[in-house]
Parts: sequence; structure tokens; C-alpha cells
Amino acid sequence: MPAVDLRLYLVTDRSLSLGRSLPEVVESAVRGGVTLVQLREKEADSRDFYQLALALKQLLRPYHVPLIINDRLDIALAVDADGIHIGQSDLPYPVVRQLLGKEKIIGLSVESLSDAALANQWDVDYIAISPVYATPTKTDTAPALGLEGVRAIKELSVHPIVGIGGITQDNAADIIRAGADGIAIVSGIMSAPDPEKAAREFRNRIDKTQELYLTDYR
Ligand code: TZP
Ligand code: MG
Repeated sequence: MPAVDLRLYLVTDRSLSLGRSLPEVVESAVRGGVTLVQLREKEADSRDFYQLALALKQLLRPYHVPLIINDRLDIALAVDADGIHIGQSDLPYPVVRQLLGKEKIIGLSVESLSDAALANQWDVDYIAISPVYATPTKTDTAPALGLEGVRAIKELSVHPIVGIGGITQDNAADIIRAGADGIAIVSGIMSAPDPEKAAREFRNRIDKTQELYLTDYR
């Protein structure tokens, strides 16, 4: 299984990019310290999604930042992406693993403690706690799990964990302190006036918190 750096995970949404192109925002964010990028474009048709995926793959290669495709196994295969992110209503994990192979990253959204417990039987590369907080970016979510949910899932899960949903500069450190290995952000970077600066600020908060955390337990 590939090791994956979850510290700052950018999840895209062109509708929130304030008219800027996706490659422009993504490159800026990566310069600021994003460690992983997920192409998640719910309105894109297949051709559009494919072209965007190819463009991001080329853009990210020199930065050694992996490209993850949301949900669309066909697109992940077509562009030889680094991995895929699936949710509880997408293709079942074992099917996706079989089709994509051992070398690719597969992330799975968990919406409850029981989803997280079930995921322990699979060799997923990470789980995403979804959502940590309610967010206008995605309203058809399960109830927010909060910091309590992050702590409880950290306790029971054998997998690396990222939190998603309503994460801002103000609460980012809390999610890491609750046990997450990283945070996944849509609007906090996509809609930032300066995505590079926003990403750098998130990274500083994450890195500082992880350092303190390690010091505490050494
Ligand atoms: N899955 C759960 S919440 C969410 C997704 C894709 C959206 C998170 O967006 P934001 O703007 O970072 O709250
Ligand atoms: Mg999905």
C-alpha cells in the first residue's frame, strides 16, 4: 500500500473558485503546502472531467503531489491517477480495489462509527470522517460527527484519518489534536482570495499542532 501524506488535502470545486481556473487555484494551493489533491467536480460531464484530470495530473507531477479522483473509477483508470476516493454509496471497496490494483491509493468516506469499524476489515489507505462539521459546501451529508466523533473513530480505526467538512483556519488545529492525520478542505482554499497563502496558513497550523502533539507524547 502506498504511504500517503494526508496533512493538507485539497478537494476541488470549480463552482467555488471565484471565476479562477481550476489549475490556477490548485497550483497556487500546492505552492502553499497542499500534500494531496482530489478532483471532485459534481457538475462536470465525463469529457470535461477527463480533461481536467489529465491537466491536473500533469500539473501535479513535478510537485510530487498525488492526484485522487472522486468516485469515478473510469476516470481514475483513464488518466492513471494515483488513486480514488469513494463514499458509502459508491462502488463497494473490494470491487474498486480489485479493478484498480494494490499500488493505488483508495480513500473511503465514513459517516459513522459503524462505517469506520467496517472499514477496519479492508486495506483502505485512509478514511475521511465526513462531515466533521456541517457545511454549506455539501448539504446532503450525514449528521456532523464533531470532535467527539473524530476522537472515537481515531480510537477504533486501524487506518490513517482525515477530517472533512466545515474546517477553517480557526478550527483546523482542533481536528489534528482530536487525532486526525490531516484535514481536507474545499471552500477554505478554493474560495480564498489567495489560495497559496491560505494553504500555507493551514499547513503552519497543522505542522505546529503535530509537533506539539509529538513532543507531548515523547
Ligand atoms: N464531504 C463531506 S463535507 C464536504 C465533502 C466533500 C465538503 C467540505 O467542504 P468545506 O467547504 O471544506 O466545508
Ligand atoms: Mg461519492
